[in-house]
Amino acid sequence: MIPVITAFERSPDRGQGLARDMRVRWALEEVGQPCEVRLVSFDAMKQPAHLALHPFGQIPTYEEGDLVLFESGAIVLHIAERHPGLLPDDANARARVIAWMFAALNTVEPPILELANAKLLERDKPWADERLPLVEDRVRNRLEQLSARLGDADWLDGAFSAGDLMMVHALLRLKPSGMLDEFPTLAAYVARGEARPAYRQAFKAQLAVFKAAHAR
Ligand SMILES: N[C@@H](CCC(=O)N[C@@H](CS)C(=O)NCC(=O)O)C(=O)O
Repeated sequence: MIPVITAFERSPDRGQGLARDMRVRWALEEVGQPCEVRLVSFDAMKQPAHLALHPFGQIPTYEEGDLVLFESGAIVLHIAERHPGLLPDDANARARVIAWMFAALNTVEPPILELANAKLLERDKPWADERLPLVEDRVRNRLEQLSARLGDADWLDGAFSAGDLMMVHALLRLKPSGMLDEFPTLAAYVARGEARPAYRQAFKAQLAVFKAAHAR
């Protein structure tokens, strides 16, 4: 059965691959599962038809027969559980990879999003200049810890996994800030993720939507 996912009709990320349908596209490419993509406008995302799929009116969603999922982490985990390639067979290794998925979403991504919000949405606030360095330090702290754990390894726990997919995508949002380059180990880790054929294919597909929307 071909799953259907939703993605932005017009992504606000200027074709950088940051919208979270990218994680789902990438996971599907890694396991060789084709999908259909239904594009939704910001307006449509807040209408009852989409809210029935996603309680918070966001993308991505994932439909496969009777199953409807939201939350990129849950969707990627579902894909990884149904297809070989993104989770190890050994039960303990599998649990550790799932822990890395949670770490990407719960521990590493939040300060990165906070930084993006501080730069994009809070710059005109009277307290913005005071707050920004604090937020940057919180990101740096996580990057230092992650970099120390990754060390010389290519991936977080053995072979490339769903944990790396989620972590690389969370880190990608930092690229324009230059902060990733302060941590060469992590910059190389992200570059390894981006170099994967499945990532490139997913990026190309998402970018094609962005280009088509902006050509109109
Ligand atoms: N935790 C959710 C976050 C989903 C999310 O923030 N989606 C963004 C696009 S990347 C969105 O739909 N933003 C529009 C909105 O919130 O109105 C996930 O990982 O799927």
